[in-house]
Amino acid sequence: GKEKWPRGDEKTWKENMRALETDVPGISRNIVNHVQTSLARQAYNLDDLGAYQAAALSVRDNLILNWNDTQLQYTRKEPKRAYYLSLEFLMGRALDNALLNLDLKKQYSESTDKLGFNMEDLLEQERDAALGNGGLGRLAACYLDSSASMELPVWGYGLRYKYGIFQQLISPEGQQLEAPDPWLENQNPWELPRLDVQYDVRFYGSADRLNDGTPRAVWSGGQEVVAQAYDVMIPGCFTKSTNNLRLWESKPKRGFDLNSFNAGDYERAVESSNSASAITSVLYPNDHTTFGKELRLKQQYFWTAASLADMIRRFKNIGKPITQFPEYVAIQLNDTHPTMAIPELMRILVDEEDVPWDTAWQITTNTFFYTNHTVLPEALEKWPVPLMQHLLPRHLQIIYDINMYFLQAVEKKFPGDRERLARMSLIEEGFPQQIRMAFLACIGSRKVNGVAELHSELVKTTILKDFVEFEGAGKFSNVTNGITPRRWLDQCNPELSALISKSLNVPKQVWLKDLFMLKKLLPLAEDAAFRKEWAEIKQRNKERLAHHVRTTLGLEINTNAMFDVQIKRLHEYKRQSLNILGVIHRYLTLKDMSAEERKKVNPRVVFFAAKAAPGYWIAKLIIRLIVNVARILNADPETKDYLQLYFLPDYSVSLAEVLIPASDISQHISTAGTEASGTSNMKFCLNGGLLLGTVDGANIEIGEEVGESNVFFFGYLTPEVEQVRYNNIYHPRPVEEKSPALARVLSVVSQGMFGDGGIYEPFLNTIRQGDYYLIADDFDSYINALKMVDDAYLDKEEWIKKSIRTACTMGKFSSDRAIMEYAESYWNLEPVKIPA
Ligand code: OAK
Repeated sequence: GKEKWPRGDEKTWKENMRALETDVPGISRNIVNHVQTSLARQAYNLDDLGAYQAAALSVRDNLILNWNDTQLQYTRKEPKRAYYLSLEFLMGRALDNALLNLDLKKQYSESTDKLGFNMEDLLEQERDAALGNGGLGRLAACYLDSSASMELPVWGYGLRYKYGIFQQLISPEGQQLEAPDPWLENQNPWELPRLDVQYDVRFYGSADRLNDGTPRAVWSGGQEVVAQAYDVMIPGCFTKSTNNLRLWESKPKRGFDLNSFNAGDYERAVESSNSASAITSVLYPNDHTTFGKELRLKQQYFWTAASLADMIRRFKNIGKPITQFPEYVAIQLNDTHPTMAIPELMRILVDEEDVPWDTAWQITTNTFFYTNHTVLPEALEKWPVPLMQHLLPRHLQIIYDINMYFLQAVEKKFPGDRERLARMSLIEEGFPQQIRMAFLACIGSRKVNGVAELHSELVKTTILKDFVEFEGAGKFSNVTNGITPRRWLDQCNPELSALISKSLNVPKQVWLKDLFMLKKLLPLAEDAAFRKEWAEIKQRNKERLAHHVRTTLGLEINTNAMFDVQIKRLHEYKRQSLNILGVIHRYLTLKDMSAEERKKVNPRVVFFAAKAAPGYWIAKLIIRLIVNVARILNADPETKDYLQLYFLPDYSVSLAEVLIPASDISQHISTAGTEASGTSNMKFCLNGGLLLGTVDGANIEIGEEVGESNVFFFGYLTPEVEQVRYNNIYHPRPVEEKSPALARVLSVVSQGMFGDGGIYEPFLNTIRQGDYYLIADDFDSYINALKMVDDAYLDKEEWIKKSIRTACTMGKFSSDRAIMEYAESYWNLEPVKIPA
């Protein structure tokens, strides 16, 4: 329709509206402008950091213009929108990604060259936005990239932690130490504070039911905190579409508490301001464990309440009745962390919008979608009832009411089955009683999914079995995870990307958004010239990694060796332990050999990088072992040419971008049935690294795509694990019997070959007793798989063929495919074209 010009002289406005700066002179003008005004610096006192900031601000200008056009289009067209609620977004650096997605890489390096700066150096100035722990947070980041690239109206909602995941230091003894990550210290050019977007969020107080024949209640008193929005622009790849990641910061409602201030209690006044700011001060560094801390529940509620208030305000602007909410809004819950959004939406509908309970429940259950990311029992969130009662009294009432109606329905379907009722209740009996968040997320959602085929089956047959029986299997399905090929191929491996474009004879603008096209390169595995180029790129990526390690750690790496990489959070279920024990076994085998025999051995360099949760001491002990084994091995003149070992500290997205393209083989060796999907497995394979893994998570689907002859699988299978565990407890066999090779390894560790053997006993005992993760049971099978890898590597040409076949069959694992599955089968979203 024809819109009236809102204010002032239309011509003056329009003449002065800026357009994108996309040519080199325009870019240079914009950068210099930012140097002069935004930074108040000049050519003669500009360093790399300043130049990075100015370049980033100039890129941001372009992003904002695209963002404005995109959001205007969303407002005009009123499409259904999806919101991705995640407590973690592990974004990494933004500049290189923005330049790629805007297709301005060339122009920017030309411009910075002219201004006397090298783009590569400027990129290194940026700190990672590390607002996540691992897989779940990085997946959220990949999904934002794909949503924008697929032109879908999707926003992310999260928290703006002042401190991201801790920085990891390793003491000389091999102890992990944690330091804060003050990532906002140098200012963050990628965020936009929205001073006009603020909501009050209440905690504590009391909830009084009206008892007027409605389900309404009034929640009052307690303490209010302000949620302040910061927006991060998410550019789509080769499209104008630019979405939003809205992060909330907590602030005190008034600078300080006037009452205490007037009473002369200045300290208390400041304290109350501190307690408000504390909510978003730090990311919890635990992965796959829950601690039931009040501050964590505060984070969860603060974030879901602010996000829902924002969505409802936006929905109300289009003037539709509230019953149509699910036709305009889909909310994806990234694990159970945002589950409080379910009772919060019920509260808003029932208490504030005066919607009848059943209607409110229908709106709610048509709006939410729940993704489960783990079946490990220690990761399943439960909140103590007394804590909920204290912090969120009205929500506890609502949860009780949801539970009451739910159990009535279960009782109706399975009359008299009291055990079933106890199993399915949202409230777990015990001291204290606890609220089972996965059950609440499940019954409050339209659909529930796991993140790989096997994992989705396990969700249905283990943790949510009763719910499948009650609600029918149709509600439960699978969306296999994916990764963005922009960051995880083009950005981290530009040479391979260029070779692919050249060989496909198609610009990357096309195949990076249609990754199945890589299949067309399969025949080139038989082309010797292509193989040579392929192998040379891998070699240069190995040298790039060696250079990185030399300049950052001062270590010299043998780039003629096979690079064997395991990088992920340190967790017993991921079994870095199996890997390090295998390394020790290899070392002992080398020591047994004569010098002549050794010369026939394939040199190997093993890399680890992993953070352990600060309170997870067995995990920290495993790091300590790795570091101390490395110290001995790398100094042993007999073996160091054949086996080197490195623990690279402070694993991050940016470090992954250097490690992944350099890998010949990577390890994904979780006990079968424990790794929901894994996503780095996909990244390594897309970069032509081969996969050594267990039959678990997405490894299985990778094997299907690549063909079993191109991957190395080992170990017990998921259906066997339960029985093996049972036997380990009730019919234990000594390690000597299960694996003499492992018994020898354990004994040299405990005898002190790697320093003070005694300190490793608690770790060694986890294997000797119970062996929950099947280390001893899988060890021989693992060693055998490593031998197959060695043998395969001897035939270099065949290895390169495997590498090509692996990379070129990764089409399925693009996060574009995954996000389209969510958009089509879950959210019912249509792409929105943004006019030029
Ligand atoms: C973290 C905290 C609680 C629950 C799950 C996680 C998590 O990171 N899970 C991981 O999610 C990834 C993305 O779906 C999967 O690839 C990993 O297998 C899974 O462990």
